[in-house]
Amino acid sequence: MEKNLTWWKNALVYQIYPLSFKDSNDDGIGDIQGIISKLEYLKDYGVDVIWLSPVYQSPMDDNGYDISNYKEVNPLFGTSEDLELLIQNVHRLGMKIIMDLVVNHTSDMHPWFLDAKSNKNSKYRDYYIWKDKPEPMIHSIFSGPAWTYDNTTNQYYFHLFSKRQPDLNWQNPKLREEIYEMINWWLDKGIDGFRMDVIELIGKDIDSGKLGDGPHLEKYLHEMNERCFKGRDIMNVGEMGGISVKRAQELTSNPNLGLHMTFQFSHLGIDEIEGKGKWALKDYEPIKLKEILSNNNNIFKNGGWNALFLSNHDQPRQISRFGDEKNRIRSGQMLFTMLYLQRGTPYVYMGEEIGMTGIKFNHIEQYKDIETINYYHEAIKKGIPEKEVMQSIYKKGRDNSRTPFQWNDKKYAGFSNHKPWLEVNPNYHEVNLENDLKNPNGMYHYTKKLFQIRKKLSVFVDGDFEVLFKECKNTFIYLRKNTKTQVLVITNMTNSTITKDLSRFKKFKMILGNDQLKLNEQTILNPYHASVFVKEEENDN
Ligand code: TEU
Ligand code: CA
Repeated sequence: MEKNLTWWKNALVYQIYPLSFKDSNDDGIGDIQGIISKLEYLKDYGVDVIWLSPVYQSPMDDNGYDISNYKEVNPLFGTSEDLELLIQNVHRLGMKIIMDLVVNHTSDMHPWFLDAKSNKNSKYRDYYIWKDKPEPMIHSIFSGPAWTYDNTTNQYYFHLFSKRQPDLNWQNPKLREEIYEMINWWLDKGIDGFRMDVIELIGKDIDSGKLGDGPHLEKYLHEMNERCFKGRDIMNVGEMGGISVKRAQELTSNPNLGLHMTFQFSHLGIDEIEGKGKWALKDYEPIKLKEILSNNNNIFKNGGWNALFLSNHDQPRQISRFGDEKNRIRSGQMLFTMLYLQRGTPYVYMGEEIGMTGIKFNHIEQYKDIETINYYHEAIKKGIPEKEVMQSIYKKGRDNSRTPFQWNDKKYAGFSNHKPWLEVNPNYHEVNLENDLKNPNGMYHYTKKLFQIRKKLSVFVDGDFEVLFKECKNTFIYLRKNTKTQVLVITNMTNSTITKDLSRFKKFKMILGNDQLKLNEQTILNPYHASVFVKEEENDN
């Protein structure tokens, strides 16, 4: 794996949200020592790369995506020594680690911003974006206007996220140099790359209203690559929620931009009313997901690379959203099978491998996420009935995926001996790792095997991708094919029993599945069926 320059195409990435993975010192907050104590678990599952969400110094207005010091570790999570130990141990086990790079904005407690807002002549003033008038009017992604008045200097500063996350002014070359220096400092410590938070936004041009994929994006990425990434064997994944898949393909196929793959949001709007934002709910239709994902596979056919994901710390749990909590394990297995054998690098968000699901807390006070809380108050003020507001939060709130990892059925799910910062999902008596491990047909064993298969066959990296029964609303069945191997992936994304003629694949051999299946003229696919069949050309003659 090491000698191959595109090792990351074949890697399994596992995302850790540090607040909620494992608490080592019983203060109710996940931490770095907690992660270290679970590395063997990750290795055993088949993880190649850990993506660590932010552990930097932060007032935690947005759970660490508001950074007040890029080089210091947040004492909530441990010390710099703990982090070095983590990096060492990850490497000792033959894994890699990428960290979050959050450089569209800082915290309002970052010394740059504190100085910048202290007076107009501050040498850091121009590290941020200031205007006399809040124009053009832009809405913050976390509710309210994106301009906040600062009464010390009588100007407005710009923030696309919370008002405690002022946007950096990327058009300032001095700022850019400081960021590059920081990036190199981390890479020299031995980390293996970055997950680049909202990286498309650094190219924005506010006056012309071009925020995502702005006019300066390629210039800055190119410069960053020259200064930081070039010549290093690392992987970078750019979060780019607002660009088209075609554009993502273009950007990742340009080797001079240092962007190895991107997170695309193309499939994340399918359960919202178009143009109305994430809280305006619409029923999920499996065929929409199938169409979008199929299209992505086709776009990345000609170079560039994609990241495969359904959930992360910003998205609801995938079983609750695209599966079926009443058929938790089967639908969970179906989602893994459907997604992770497509073209792209698989990203598993912590807890998905044991089939964790979302939460429905009764009171808004039980929620901790700033986006959720801001939305709640804005919606109530607008007169939306509370019941309706809570329905949206149940479906889409970010705390759904941020509850503590469920290790076992002891108090607080084995995450801690102290009341956690966010309540444990009450279903932890049933849904937990210890339980799941005991079930040979559970999530863990099934999905572990899936990734072993994925890693063994190069067809998943270099093979064609062809959807069968394109019009079918229930199934997602596809063929991966190169000169050596053909793999047939069969999934039923719904609760209905479906019959399909799969007789042309009679010679294929089943290597994984949540039911036994015979491929013939009338193959019966039970609700949430998932299976994988293979045909090796050489063995056939
Ligand atoms: O998320 C960027 C992003 O686009 C989110 O605003 C996303 O649309 C939203 O969470 C959906 O509800 C990144 C981080 O992943 C997120 O946790 C941060 O809050 C955000 O950037 C600001 O740094
Ligand atoms: Ca702790």
